[in-house]
This record gives sequence, C-alpha cells and structure tokens, in this order.
Amino acid sequence: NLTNTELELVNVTASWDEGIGELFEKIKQENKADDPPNGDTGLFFTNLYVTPVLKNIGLYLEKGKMLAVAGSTGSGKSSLLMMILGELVPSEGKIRHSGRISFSPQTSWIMPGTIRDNILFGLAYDEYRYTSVIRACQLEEDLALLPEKDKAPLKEGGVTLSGGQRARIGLARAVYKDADLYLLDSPFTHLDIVTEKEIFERCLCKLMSSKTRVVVTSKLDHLKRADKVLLLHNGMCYFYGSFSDLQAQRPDFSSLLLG
Ligand code: TTP
Repeated sequence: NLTNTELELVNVTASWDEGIGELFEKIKQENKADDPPNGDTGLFFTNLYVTPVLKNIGLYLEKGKMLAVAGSTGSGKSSLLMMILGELVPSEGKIRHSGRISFSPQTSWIMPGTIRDNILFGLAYDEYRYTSVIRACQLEEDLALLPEKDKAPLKEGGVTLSGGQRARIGLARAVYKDADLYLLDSPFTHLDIVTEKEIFERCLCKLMSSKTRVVVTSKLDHLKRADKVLLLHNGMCYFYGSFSDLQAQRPDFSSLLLG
C-alpha cells in the first residue's frame, strides 16, 4: 500500500556497468554457470566478476519524512539517488515512488542568466515562495551586497559565485520547485559549520517539514534529526532505521562516517 509511502526500495541491486546483468544471464544460460558464492551478490562467472555499486538495498519512506543517507566516500550515496531518479537501472529488486522528483546534484550547475533565473529555472515567480526559499537558504545577505540584487547576471561579465553561493543557489532551485520527493545530494558542501547548521534547521527541517526528503549527509546532527537513517558501506546497507536504533545496534557506526 503506497498511500502513505512516498518511496519504497525492495532488495535493489545495481551496477554502473550497463547491460552487464543481461550479459551475465546470457553467458550463464549458455554455459550453465553456477550461482555466485554464498551471500555474495556479485555477478560471478570464471573471469567475469562485476561488483554492484548498490547491493540488496531495502527501505521505505513515508510521506513528509526525512531520510538521511550517510556513508564514507564511494559507498554509493550518489548512486542511490541516481537510481531513485531512474538514471541507474537496478538489475534486481523494485523501486516505487509516487510522483514528481526535485533533485539537487552534488555540484550544482549555473546557467547564463540572473541569480533569480537560476533559482526559478523556468518556473513562474511567486514572491512569497521565492522569498521564503531565499531566506531559508541564507541567500538574503549575499543578495543584499549586490547592487543588482537577484537581477545580477551570472557568468560572462557578471558575478562570480563562491562555492558556497553556488551550492545554496542549487539548493534554492531544488526547494523552489514543487515536488513529491526531494533528493538532495550533499547540499552543504562548501558551507561553513554555522551556515550549514542554519540551513539545515531553517530549510530542511522547517521550510520543508511537510516534504518527503532524501538527504545525503554524514553529519551526526543531521542523522539525529532525520526520521530514518541509511548508512551505506561499500554499496551495502550497514544500517537502516532510526537514529536511536543506530546507536543501539551499531555503536561503532561513527567510524564509517569519517571518510
Ligand atoms: P558514489 O555513488 O558517487 O558514492 P558516494 O556518493 O557515496 O561518494 P562521495 O561521498 O564521494 O560522493 O560512487 C560509488 C561508485 O559508483 C564509485 O565507484 C563511482 C561509481 N559511479 C559511477 O560509475 N557513475 C556515476 O554516475 C556515479 C554517481 C558513481
């Protein structure tokens, strides 16, 4: 029943090597190869061994809840978002979500145009919505310092953004868009600790409180505030559940968040 569930993944496995699953099935049928060794979800055939980027991941997220996806570098966090987006097709398992997705990539791209154009990104200007997003993403002060405010042109001859400004414009764009599911890939890169804390509170927790959110972040404070935590390790689910269960079941978990 998906009525109150916005996102569901059932035993999902995926590899970036395109079509390798089909290839394996073909080879396996032709050669009657054995199944992979015990408990190993890799595709195994003599010299062909492909390690999936995500292995047997299962989760569900209710409408309006926040899932924090944590794990060391290369553990598959971005790949998980790409898979929910449909960019990475699972070789096994099922993914279900009920609607429109707004995605903010790890590195947000800026198109030629004004700051406002870059936030609206083709959508109609709604003053209340726009102002709320600008405030929640801490962009008010940045804009106040520019003579042309949010009409300042970016790129050629225009304002050069700092990494943090770019990140916040990317986040503002994703939040401004109305969607059923928000996928935010490391939205706090390039931000100092104070700004990160403010934006997490004001934007992700308050402004987006009724939204279904999947946020890639390994910050302890964020994991504590999220409704669910998925901790990935080498593409596998090391833990999935509430933060209190994480502390109880995986007391050593913080060692996985450092890298
Ligand atoms: P990621 O999914 O990018 O891992 P991550 O998001 O946990 O890492 P980071 O915190 O550093 O951002 O990468 C997992 C593996 O998948 C890695 O070997 C690179 C590979 N990969 C691709 O081949 N293509 C892609 O588009 C992505 C996103 C990852």
